[in-house]
Amino acid sequence: MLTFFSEDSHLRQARTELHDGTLVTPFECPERLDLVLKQLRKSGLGDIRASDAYGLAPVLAVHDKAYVTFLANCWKEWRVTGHEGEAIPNIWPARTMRGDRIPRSISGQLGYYALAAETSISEGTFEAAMASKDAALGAVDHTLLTSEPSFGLCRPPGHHAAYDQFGGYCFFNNAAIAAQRALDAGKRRVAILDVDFHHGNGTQQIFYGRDDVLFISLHGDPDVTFPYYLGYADEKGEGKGEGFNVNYPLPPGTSVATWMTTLEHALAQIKAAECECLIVSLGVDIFEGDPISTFTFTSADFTLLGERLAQVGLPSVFLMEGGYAVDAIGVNVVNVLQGFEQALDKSL
Ligand code: OKP
Ligand code: ZN
Repeated sequence: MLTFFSEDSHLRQARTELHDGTLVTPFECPERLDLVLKQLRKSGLGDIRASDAYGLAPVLAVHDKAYVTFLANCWKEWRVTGHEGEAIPNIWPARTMRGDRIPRSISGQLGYYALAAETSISEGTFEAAMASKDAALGAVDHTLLTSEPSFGLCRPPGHHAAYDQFGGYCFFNNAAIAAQRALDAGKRRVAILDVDFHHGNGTQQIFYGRDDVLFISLHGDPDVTFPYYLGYADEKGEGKGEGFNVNYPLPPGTSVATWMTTLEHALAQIKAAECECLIVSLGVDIFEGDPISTFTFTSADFTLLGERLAQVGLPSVFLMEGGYAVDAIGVNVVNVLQGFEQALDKSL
């Protein structure tokens, strides 16, 4: 299986994350990339290719233009207006205020375009977000061309990024960008299966009214877990999108057996919807050792997950999302991809 990746994904080197009331070094760090790359090389899974630069057109197919312009200019504007630290919002158009007015001030814009405060914007953030979606596009293009599976080593992750909002370490929604690319290339319906511990609120929001993308997510129950305000089981899509959004919120400590049984329901729905391509939002923060999550996967369980996904029998694209147990991230990701490959070989 080929991996697509851009070195510029290293350019996000944020120093501050608001966590438990203090500023800490972000969990979503550049070392994550290096450890996945190291394990990919060691595993002999397949070549690692530098992805092409696709520019902004595929981003603007799913994101708001003014939002993208904000991301492109934010860091510079923040600095020239005299701010010391990284750009972090501290006020939002909350329910009792106006949401129809985008302020001129960068502080006002930050709150308008942010959905959470843990994620700073810093030097290189926009460039890394561009690199991340390029990895996703390289991967999906390869799979569209060959029907072979591929892996987009995306960083920063994407599934929390909505039409015009960033947060949860995400800026561009890589899975949504890739899904739109597959549709534009002629696929009639694409499934996005989100296995990250956190609900993919951004992906859900982007496709909520559409029937050409089936979004299915297994995640920690938002009643007790980030992102709290989306990801409940009663969110099923709207208009012609009704029935094409499926959430499986699961309690803290959910066993692998329960998780895998839930996956069976998800895969049956992907089959029933006659999807022509599978995009996996691959967060490995369902690992038992993850510092900010509460599921219980062992490294060996990730191999079983990969094997099961291969049996779906669709052209498949894996895109990196979360995973913060940095020492294990390489093994966990590679186990999914190798499990997938091995099961494919067996089925030939
Ligand atoms: C991004 B992805 C820890 C609380 C959670 C944000 C989590 C973002 C996860 N400080 N804050 O889905 O892995
Ligand atoms: Zn996550």
